[in-house]
Amino acid sequence: MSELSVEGIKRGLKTDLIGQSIVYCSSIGSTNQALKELAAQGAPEGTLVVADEQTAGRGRLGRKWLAPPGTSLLLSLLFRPDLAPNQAPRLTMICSLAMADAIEGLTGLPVGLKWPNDILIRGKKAGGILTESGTTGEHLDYVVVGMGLNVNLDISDLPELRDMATSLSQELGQEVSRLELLWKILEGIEARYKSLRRGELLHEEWVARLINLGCEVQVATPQGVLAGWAEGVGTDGALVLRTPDGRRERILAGDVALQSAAQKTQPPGPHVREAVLGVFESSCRGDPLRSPWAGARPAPTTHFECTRLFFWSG
Ligand code: BT5
Repeated sequence: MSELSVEGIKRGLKTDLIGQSIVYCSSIGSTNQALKELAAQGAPEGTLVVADEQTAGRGRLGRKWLAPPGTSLLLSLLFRPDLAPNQAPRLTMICSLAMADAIEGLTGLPVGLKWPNDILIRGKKAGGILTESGTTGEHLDYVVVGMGLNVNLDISDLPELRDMATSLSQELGQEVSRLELLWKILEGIEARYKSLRRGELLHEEWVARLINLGCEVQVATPQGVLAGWAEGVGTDGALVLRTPDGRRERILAGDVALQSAAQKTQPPGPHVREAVLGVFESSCRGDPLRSPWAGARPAPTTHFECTRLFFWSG
């Protein structure tokens, strides 16, 4: 039996918002997709969807997230923050910081973050975050943050990722409790979310964790590839890129490749032009599932379990 059950998660979770409603599925298409559908039906802030297996796990931009059953943490959290839509990346920020802290605290492994959403251990990807939001006009209805973390994963089971991915057990030489990690991650997220709600930006903590600042990088954005120096990150989570001709670009979504990892050079050029290039991935689609929250005020501590298929009953 999986260590990840609603009862098991509840037993040791010291939060009062995050994870107070839990949906556990042994197998599901995508925890993000399921939670977006629940969000559209009024699921409460802090709702957690967690699974042992995803049959259609998603990365950003239509990419796949791979995880053999029972090896990983695969979870999504629902936020209903009082933020503008373009500030939603702050949720990615707090979740990745909490993941990094939890991993380091429990395993002692060194964790770096690669803008915008990668969890790295010794230069290899151990986890990733997919943040999706639902908006009405200029109003952010909800943000779903999906987190995938390779915990007890033998990377040789995913040969296509062998050169770029790793797992906690691979790096540590022993298995790690997914349940304990989950508790620590959720507690770390709650603490930071409360800080965010008090107006704290956590910008310094984020900057300190990012491995690609000060480096020469190439950033693939929806508008094309930009090269330059990763000069900093804004409080909204945007990457500030200084191009070789001295312009300063603000990028909200993209993929970063380091051109030379150890390089920390000063970029040339005095003048600055700001441009928001990225558009935050945003969607609110899908056939509504019948959920316990549909059409009613949600109960603050509702817990559901389901088995192979994502299926709601009353
Ligand atoms: C991400 O996308 O890194 C976001 C991954 C988010 C996954 C979670 S799991 C729970 C929740 N529900 C979902 O459906 N998704 C979220 P991106 O930056 O686009 O990276 C995707 C790329 O990472 C893939 O194209 C692969 O190259 C690589 N990849 C896939 N599976 C991986 C794994 N297990 N470990 C490391 N790299 C992986």
